[in-house]
Amino acid sequence: FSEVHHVTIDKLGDVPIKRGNFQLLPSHVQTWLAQMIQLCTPRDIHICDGSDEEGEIATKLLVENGQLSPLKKYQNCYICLTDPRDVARVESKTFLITKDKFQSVPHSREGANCVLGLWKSPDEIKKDIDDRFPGCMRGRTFYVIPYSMGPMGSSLSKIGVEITDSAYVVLSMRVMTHVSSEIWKYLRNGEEFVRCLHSVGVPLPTTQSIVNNWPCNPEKTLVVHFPDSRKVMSFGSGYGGNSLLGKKCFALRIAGRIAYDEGWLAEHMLIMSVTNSQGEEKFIAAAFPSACGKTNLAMLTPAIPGYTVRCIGDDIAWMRFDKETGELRAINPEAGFFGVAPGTNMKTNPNAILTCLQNSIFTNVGETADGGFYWEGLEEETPAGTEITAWTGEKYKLGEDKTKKSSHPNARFCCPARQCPIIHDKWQDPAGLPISAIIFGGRRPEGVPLVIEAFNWTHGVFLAAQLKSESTAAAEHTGKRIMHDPFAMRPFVGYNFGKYIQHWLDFEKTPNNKLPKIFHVNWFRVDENKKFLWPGYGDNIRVLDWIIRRANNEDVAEPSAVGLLPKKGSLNLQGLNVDWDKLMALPKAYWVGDIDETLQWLDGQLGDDLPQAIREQIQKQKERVAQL
Ligand code: GTP
Ligand code: SPV
Ligand code: MN
Repeated sequence: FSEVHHVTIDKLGDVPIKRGNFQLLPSHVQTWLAQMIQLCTPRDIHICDGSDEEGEIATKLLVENGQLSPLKKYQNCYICLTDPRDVARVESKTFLITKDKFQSVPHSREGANCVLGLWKSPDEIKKDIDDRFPGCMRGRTFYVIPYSMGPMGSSLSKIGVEITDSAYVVLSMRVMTHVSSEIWKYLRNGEEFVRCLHSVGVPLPTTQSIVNNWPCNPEKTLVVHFPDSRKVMSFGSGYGGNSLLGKKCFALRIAGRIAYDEGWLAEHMLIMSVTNSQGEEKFIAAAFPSACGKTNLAMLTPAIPGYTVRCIGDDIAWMRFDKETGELRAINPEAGFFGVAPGTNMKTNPNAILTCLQNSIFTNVGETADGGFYWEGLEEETPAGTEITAWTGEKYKLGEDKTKKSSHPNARFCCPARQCPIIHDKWQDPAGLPISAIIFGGRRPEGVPLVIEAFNWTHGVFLAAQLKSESTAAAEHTGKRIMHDPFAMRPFVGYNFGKYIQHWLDFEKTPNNKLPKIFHVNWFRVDENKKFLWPGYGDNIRVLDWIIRRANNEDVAEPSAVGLLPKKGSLNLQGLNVDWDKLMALPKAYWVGDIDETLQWLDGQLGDDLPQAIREQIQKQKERVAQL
């Protein structure tokens, strides 16, 4: 911010450029930026270059204006507290805009309230946009962030440019994506990019009271996607999933639509590898709904000897079947982890803790008196009596009052993936890594066994389509309700969900495709005292071991009404005290009710867009569970 160039370019009016050189940008980028500057009327412009210096400048600014406070126990780590009204994704204010409604959402039956995406017409959304964006950046800096989703220059990667008036977004995007002025090179011949516009929605000066120095506009929050023109507009929220537009908005909703058009997949999945004691390595992708265990599985520390786990990604996978080899190759389009903090500790996920001891941002967590982070789950690693400052500002002594909470349940750490002690050497391999198994799962306290293998690809797609999970704090849903979340993509799908399911089914039609086996797991089944029946975390390696043996076609599975289950004794339970029969039981009443409810829900949500193959799967399952 040292020097302010007053470059008056026709396109810019007289908005000064604080940093960067507008004239060096590709002309189609210039044209778009000029339009957005006219719309948002910012005070000045900063074109980001991704340099370390830029990170230092943005950090300093945020510390000075009270948005970040340094955690002196670590290097270059900061706490950020938000306005308590802006702590999670807002699914009810997230829309898909297409001329044809049914390109975005399925033909839900009358009376069924569609939850697989919200649609608005271009005319309707124009009113909402006109009511929000004109002048929205008055008095603020217009940051331009050029970034790559996926390794720089990989043919599987995609480019985006995000405009934002939030330095917190700049700093977070630098962690979560590949920000660099190199990007302009890739756009020099007018190449396409995803246009992202974000504003906190509080032009200055303002009469609104700003809580925690966190400007936001919860009454007017709106996250809008234009899948046809590959655009995103987000207003009023600074929270990750609403403001780091490369993540859910681009890498899942917009990329999902591009993937549909181009024949690949953009999924809410971690990518990991497991190597056994013979040195055989297998890559696995797994989809669980938000706050249901992707980060933890991706960085797992095996509880039994003989296995090495490596992490490639913890939230999003872009995957395509290789035309020549038929392998399903996956890349992680992100560069950082934006993970759930509560529950993370040196026992459950040491690799996550070790990843975020430097260069990280902690949002809505507590702080210890000696300048460390604190959240629920760190009790055993923090001396009793330690003074904690909660995210609410309240101070208390650890252990004195068990009702005190230090952190918001959706508090997050934001840290560079390269710092992960078990990051895979090839996590940036431009060719992607070959997936041998795909896992789906959710929080199912009742009825659902630890692991199920699909009979075949179509049955696997059905297992994914019927996915359900208890709601979590990652979005605005309150209470622990069991909600349908097909493919763990309910909040993230960018087009008609019926077409999405059909897209998955269709991969079977290409004979050359090596279809990975599909599995369903449940770490969250409880006993009559609501205690988890399965220890989870590092012990999940036991299930991965079984899954890999199945990927190698070992004879360790047997059919049941809901899929293939481990033969008794085939899962390594050495040293564990678990009630296998309870963990694997298939209560008839539960499953009979479940399949009826699933049919009713899928039929209500998707109507005639529900693929016939899924209806057939439901019918078959109905017949099988009747025999239980
Ligand atoms: P998003 O970032 O929201 O997409 O979530 P995620 O799927 O990456 O979830 P994450 O791994 O952060 O886990 C969320 C919560 O689930 C944390 O509080 C974890 O401690 C808890 N959790 C993760 N794995 C397990 C497990 O195997 N067993 C149990 N009981 N809890 C788990
Ligand atoms: C999720 O909610 O699934 C997340 C966090 O991974 S966010 O990026 O905020 O959506
Ligand atoms: Mn997620």
